[in-house]
Amino acid sequence: MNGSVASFDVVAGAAPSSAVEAFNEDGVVGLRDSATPDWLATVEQGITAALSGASADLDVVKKDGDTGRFSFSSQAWRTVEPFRRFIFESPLPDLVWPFLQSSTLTLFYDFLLIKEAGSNSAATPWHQDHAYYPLQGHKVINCWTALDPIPEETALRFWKGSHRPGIVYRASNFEAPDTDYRHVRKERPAIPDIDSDASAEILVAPMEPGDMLIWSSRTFHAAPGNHLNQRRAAFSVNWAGDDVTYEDVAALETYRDANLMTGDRIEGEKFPLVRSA
Ligand SMILES: O=C(O)CCC(=O)C(=O)O
Repeated sequence: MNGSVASFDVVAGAAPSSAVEAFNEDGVVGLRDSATPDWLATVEQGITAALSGASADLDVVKKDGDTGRFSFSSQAWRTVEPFRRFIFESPLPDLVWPFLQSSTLTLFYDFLLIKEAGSNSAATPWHQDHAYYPLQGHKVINCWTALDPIPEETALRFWKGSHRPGIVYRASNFEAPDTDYRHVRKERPAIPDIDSDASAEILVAPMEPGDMLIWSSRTFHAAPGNHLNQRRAAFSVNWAGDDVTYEDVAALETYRDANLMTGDRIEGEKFPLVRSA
């Protein structure tokens, strides 16, 4: 590890311009206490509902030898009312919009991720979120709020500045990193061996509940499994900006909209426009 992700305080509901500069430079930035305890409690209500059947798209995985499960769910805002409130009614959209540097702010999808205590094998290999998306354009960000303390041992890692060349590499297959992802695009370059590259600066991001990370969909990141004796949960919201258009290629249903064609703007019922200047 070469350092920590730069972190900033939220003042009067806004991030300082230095946070946007750090995001542009590093491809990732931290905002401390971005969500109040009340809004975190709302997200927790959403988690309870999602895990009790309200999310149509919930995966629960328990790997051999692990004592804890790894659960994740996408696009749950459509059926989980507390998630919908957090996304549309909390200060979140106004806080993150400046990071897109866009005249519009469009909800792409939400993602719940829970690594229970002892989900040792639930490691996340190096990847760029954009590799999975049927999207063209650069203005796509992941805004990832921690619900639990996440110490360095289980924290996300980022390859500093890896968004800047703009290249999208192949998607990694999370379930079996040595095999091809089901929608792999072979025309893209293979993911480099980041761990063996001494010139790749790696930033780690320990967090407290309510802290948020914002990263570009082109920034490489990875995370270990959770070998600790405490839950490691996060709720992330992925947003798209005004340079983003649809690309009609094979991808997970979460990211696709059958009504769209290549070149279309993505705003609509599935990906709602949330702010516009
Ligand atoms: O926390 C993790 O294990 C991975 C999170 C991540 O890669 C993501 O949300 O895109």
